[in-house]
Amino acid sequence: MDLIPAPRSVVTGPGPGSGTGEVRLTAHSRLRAGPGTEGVGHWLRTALGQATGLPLHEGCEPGDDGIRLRLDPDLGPEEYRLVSDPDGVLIEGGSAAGVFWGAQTLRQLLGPDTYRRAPLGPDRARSVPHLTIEDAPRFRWRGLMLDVARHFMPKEGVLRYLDLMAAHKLNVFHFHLTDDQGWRIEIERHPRLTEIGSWRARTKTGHRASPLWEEKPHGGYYTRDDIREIVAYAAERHITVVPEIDVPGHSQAAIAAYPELGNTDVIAASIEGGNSLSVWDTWGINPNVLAPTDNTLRFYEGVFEEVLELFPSEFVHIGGDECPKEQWRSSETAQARIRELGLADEDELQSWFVGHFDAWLSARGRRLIGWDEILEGGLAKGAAVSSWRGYAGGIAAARAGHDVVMCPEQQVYLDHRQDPGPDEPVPIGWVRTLEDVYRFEPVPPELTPEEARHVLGTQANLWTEVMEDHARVDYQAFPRLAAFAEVAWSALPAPAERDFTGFEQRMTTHYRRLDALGVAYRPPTGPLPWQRRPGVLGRPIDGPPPHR
Ligand code: TNX
Repeated sequence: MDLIPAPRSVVTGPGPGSGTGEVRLTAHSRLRAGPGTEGVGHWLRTALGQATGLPLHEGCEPGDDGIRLRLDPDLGPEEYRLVSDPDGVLIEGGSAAGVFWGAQTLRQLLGPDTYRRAPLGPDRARSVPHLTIEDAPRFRWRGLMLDVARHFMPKEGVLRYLDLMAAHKLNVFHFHLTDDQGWRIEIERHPRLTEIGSWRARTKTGHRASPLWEEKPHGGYYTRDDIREIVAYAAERHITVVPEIDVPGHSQAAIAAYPELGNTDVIAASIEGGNSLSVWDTWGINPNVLAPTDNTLRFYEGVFEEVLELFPSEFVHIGGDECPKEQWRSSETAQARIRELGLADEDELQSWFVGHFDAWLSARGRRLIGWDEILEGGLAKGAAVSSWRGYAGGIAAARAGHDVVMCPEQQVYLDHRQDPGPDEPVPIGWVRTLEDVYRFEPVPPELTPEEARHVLGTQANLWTEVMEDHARVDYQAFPRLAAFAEVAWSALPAPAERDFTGFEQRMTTHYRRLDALGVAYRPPTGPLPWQRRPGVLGRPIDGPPPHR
């Protein structure tokens, strides 16, 4: 069956009174979605209907080789049970989400062609062997972060990624919407954010040390209706979208649109021939950060008001990472603010800035999440941390009673190269192979069970500096995202005891599913000729990644 991610338990074989040993879907098979599972029924009918051409009419009586969906209040919220027996296929879940994950398992059981959008012919097998699967996720936060700021991914591609996430039982889409190189979400009250901030004149090809440029404009943004569609499409797939608006660093695109957001007293002196910045066209950590003024706070409160209207998620990500302090050190305005607030230094100014939005979001019933730098000045109670600079930030946060999402760059930054060989396209970071990701453990062993409860889950991050289109994103994400999904969902043993050989064997079937989905993954034998980028400079980091 080669299920990925692996379920908790599979008992195969005929159930009591079984006849043929399998449920065979035919033109007579029907689908009945019980109360509370109608949305899953609609999704399943559409997905299986496209791939098989079967109508799956509403209904289904035991014995007609159909599919029944139903809630079972005794199961946990994302837990499901899938039974295939002479009565047909029954999927029960503790909530619609559980039933949905069960439906994803059913799709895998029906074979790789179930991932296609049209039937290949009438005679293809569409059967599920008799079995019972019981399954539930290890973590409630099984995330993927996509950076659409460095390279824009048109809406269609985002919807496709939501489908790919659902197929892997991932349920949190962290949407990195703003950065130095682009502002990607329409904000009604500040139209220049997208008029000016959503495009740049040219783009560095390769890592920042590369001498190459792509001399053409790059840009794009999502309208408010695009965002509504993305959020609704995700919700139909039981995926929560967590938006990220990065402050106070990674903000040059916003400053290009509204120069007064920047530290104007120092920027003016540093820019040749004028005092305005443009949207950044290269990569790295940018010194142009937001000015700590009331105007900036009010401006971003306005941005977040619109963000809250569009995104219902409990968590809102405010970035908070990589905020160089030079401009604040030399800005008279920033220094006056430090004195006025009675702060010790620029680090405390950063934590004051984050604290402002922490309180602002809490007052509106939301919770702030930020990169682990936000821990540095002390955090308000409900805030959570994305631990990216290794495990240390996550350990400190969990010990201080904060919730944590584990996404250490040494382990699950999928922009990093997946092989040491010379053929990897634009190789950056440490080598993190499929096996490395499979052996990634989100919960650090030094946490007590009490502290470990603060680990909400884990997330893989896709930063797109060197991924200019969706084929490049696919290449970096897959197959490693499949291994990551198993880490996030399945109850795997300790890293050294994980059966990677068994996982690789299941991957042979999973590659057929990815083929059917049209995913441009990295083949196990290495990049195909057109997946290489000869002559484009990356930035490999030599030596093994520090484990923590
Ligand atoms: C660090 S992760 C960053 C990103 C880069 C990434 C490249 C984080 C919070 N900051 O801005 O894109 O490294 O791997």
